[in-house]
Amino acid sequence: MIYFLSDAHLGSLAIERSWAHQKKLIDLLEEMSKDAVSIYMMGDMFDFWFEYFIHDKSKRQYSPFCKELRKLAKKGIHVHIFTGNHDQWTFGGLGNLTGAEVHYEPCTIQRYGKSIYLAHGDGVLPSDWKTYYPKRIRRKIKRFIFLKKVFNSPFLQFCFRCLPPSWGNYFGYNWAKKSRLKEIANPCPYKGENKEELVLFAKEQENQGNHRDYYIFGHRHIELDLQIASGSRVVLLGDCFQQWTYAKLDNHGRLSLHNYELGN
Ligand SMILES: [Mn+2]
Repeated sequence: MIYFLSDAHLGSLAIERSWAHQKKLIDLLEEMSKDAVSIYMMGDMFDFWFEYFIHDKSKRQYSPFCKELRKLAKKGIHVHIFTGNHDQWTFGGLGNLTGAEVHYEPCTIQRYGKSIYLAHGDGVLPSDWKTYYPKRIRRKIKRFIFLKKVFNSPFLQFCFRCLPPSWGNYFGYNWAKKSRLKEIANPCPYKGENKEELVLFAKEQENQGNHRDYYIFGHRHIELDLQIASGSRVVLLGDCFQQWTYAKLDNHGRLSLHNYELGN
């Protein structure tokens, strides 16, 4: 079996019992480890992850999770971590701590006869978004792309790495908390087949002849399993923050969504 999960947002200041949250995630991974060949964590597993030049003691709060990942790797399970828009600032430390393979870019894998496109999902857009969307949405997308550029700037990253970790973390965790609370108060539901960026992206890929059987994304915190015209399926994983959903690919190449809390 291959498992896919995302968006645990560990360490979020928006939840009260962050230790219980981490424990539940570890329990879920333990459950998966019974028959897993690989486990793909599709981004934003941490609410804020940044590696500074100075040792960051606060990372200790994630020791149980990191230890669990090392345990899985020891068992022979391939553990993959994709970076998301909350935890993209790893410069090798996360891989060392967890023993996981860290992916900074989307990729396509072949497993059990299926081709699968994998990405966190932030900034994944159809190429014609500038003409396709109305002005209001275009403005939102532009703002997001601008921020992404700022966050990815090597110069700014270097400056931020020089900060004392407690300063950087204060800023980072509170920014993340604000966005999490905003999303909880005002969730953005599925926009429909003709508006949801990730679905439009998948459709465009298919139209261009880049066929994949499955497109799997995190980021949106909604659950979706949609078949598009080419027969491909677009799967949005939900999250391991409030919904506790994940996807499973069995040895016959069948993909299904599950809910850990409901036990199905
Ligand atoms: Mn995200």
